[in-house]
Amino acid sequence: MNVRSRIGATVFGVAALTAGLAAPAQAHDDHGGHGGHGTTGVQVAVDNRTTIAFAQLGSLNKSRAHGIATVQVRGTKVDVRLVVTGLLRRAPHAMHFHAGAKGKCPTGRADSNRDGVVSVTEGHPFYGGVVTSLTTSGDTSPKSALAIDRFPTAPKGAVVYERQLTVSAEVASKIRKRNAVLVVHGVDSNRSGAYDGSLKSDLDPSLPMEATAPAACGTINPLVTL
Ligand SMILES: [Cu+2]
Repeated sequence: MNVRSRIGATVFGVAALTAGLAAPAQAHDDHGGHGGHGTTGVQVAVDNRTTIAFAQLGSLNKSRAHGIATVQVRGTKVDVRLVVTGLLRRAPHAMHFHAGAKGKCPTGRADSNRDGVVSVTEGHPFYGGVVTSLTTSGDTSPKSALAIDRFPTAPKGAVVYERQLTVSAEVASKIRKRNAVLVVHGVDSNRSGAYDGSLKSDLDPSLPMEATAPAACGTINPLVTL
């Protein structure tokens, strides 16, 4: 066990103790998460400490995309700062927190139907379902997972994103427990300069697979809780 995981075990031990003391009225359930993929519906008490976390995003589906993010959680407020480069230019890139599975990114071996692409669904056993949509405006719940008009469009192949979101206590808890994963979608597998190709998206058959397939992925690693 390394130093970070030992610190993590201590912090989560305290969280487990204090969770039982908070009144249920403190739990917010008006934002995101509940009823969506990767949630259990169990009431989780709000933890008002600040957790600072980061994610290093590596490429998936041979996308050449990579980046870095910082995620700061206080109560149910989450400040996200994200830079990703190497994305398909001038195309919308859906971005989410996924959670509720292993807190990991899939490898190429997750392509269980061997069509050459790790689809969003094939990644679910690793990163879980969408719990938060990193939209540029408006709703950030899983309902906006494919709100393609409210995601960044990477004019130069880069997304620079900064937003404060409100999440459910459950989602905040999953971030603190290293169960959440940041996923940026949209690849150009055939290097055509657009989302196209014969494969259809597993999420919405009216879209090409390229539009929704994961391009970059990173576990959100809590560094410190203050
Ligand atoms: Cu996603």
